Amino acid sequence: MSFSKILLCLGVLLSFSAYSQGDESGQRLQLRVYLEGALINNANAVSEDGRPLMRDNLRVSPFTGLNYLPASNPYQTIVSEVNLSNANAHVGIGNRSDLVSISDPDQVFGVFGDNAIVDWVFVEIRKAGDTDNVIATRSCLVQRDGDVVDLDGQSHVWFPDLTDETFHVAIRHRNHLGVMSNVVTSENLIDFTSPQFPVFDFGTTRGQGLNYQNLSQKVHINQGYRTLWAGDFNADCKVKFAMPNDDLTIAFYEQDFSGTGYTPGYFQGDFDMNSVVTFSGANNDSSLLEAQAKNYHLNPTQLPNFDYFIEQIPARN
Ligand SMILES: [Ca+2]
Ligand SMILES: [Ca+2]
Ligand SMILES: [Ca+2]
Repeated sequence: MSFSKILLCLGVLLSFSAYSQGDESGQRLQLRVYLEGALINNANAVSEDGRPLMRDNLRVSPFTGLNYLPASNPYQTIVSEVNLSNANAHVGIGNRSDLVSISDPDQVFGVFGDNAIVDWVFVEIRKAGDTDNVIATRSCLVQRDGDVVDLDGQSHVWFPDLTDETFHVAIRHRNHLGVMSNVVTSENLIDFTSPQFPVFDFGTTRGQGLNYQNLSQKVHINQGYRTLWAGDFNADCKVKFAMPNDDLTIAFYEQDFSGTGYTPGYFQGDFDMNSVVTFSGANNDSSLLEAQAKNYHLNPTQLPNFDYFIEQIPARN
């Protein structure tokens, strides 16, 4: 082979490797979030760097030893009679088949420790300064230490059709209230667990004499970390204990009627995400919901049917 042909081959090889390594479209975002339910009574478990760890009981149930996490995105499905797609419609190519199904669930759900998978979450990207406008979505996974990851269980979340470099990020979970950031840039860690991280709130704009400032997330008992509010069993973006249109009814129908006292599985009424729905006994899911609803800061008289404990994300246009 002549010297010029060798150079040509090298050039082709170099350009091919550059293409295969660097030509991914869109952007990857580094996100963190805590789900309150999965931190309740977590035995003060902490990660190697001292952060609270959520329980991963849906991945390995302490009651049955089984995995209840679905291998495909639950946010366009009906989970225990609750249609999750009402609040979590995909925009753009977020619904593409390779972006909604885990290709190797045994591998992804086989990881234990800090990076074990807790559940699926739903992420929306909204136009900077135009918060009603959803421009990209992904369903993805959250690890015990709060890292939100892609469907390989470890990579930052890929948004193939995202070209904007500044935007709002909203993150939702199927039985928690979601939250939306102020404008962020794609290079930075988007950390909803940090008390310093600025998030959107409705302030006094909802009327009723209510001020929603600083109530977009719950302050966790452990070192002031922020979590999503647990208890939205019927996924209507509101936490409500007593009828009508309440969350307790969901847990009521999911409870065990055969005598064991708990129902194992992937259920909306599992407040503490311990892989079972319980209606009586210690730390049962219905009493956790009741305490949540009655102790909300804007409900000082502890009304059981308080109707204004809401998710603070603007409605989509
Ligand atoms: Ca991690
Ligand atoms: Ca609700
Ligand atoms: Ca439970």
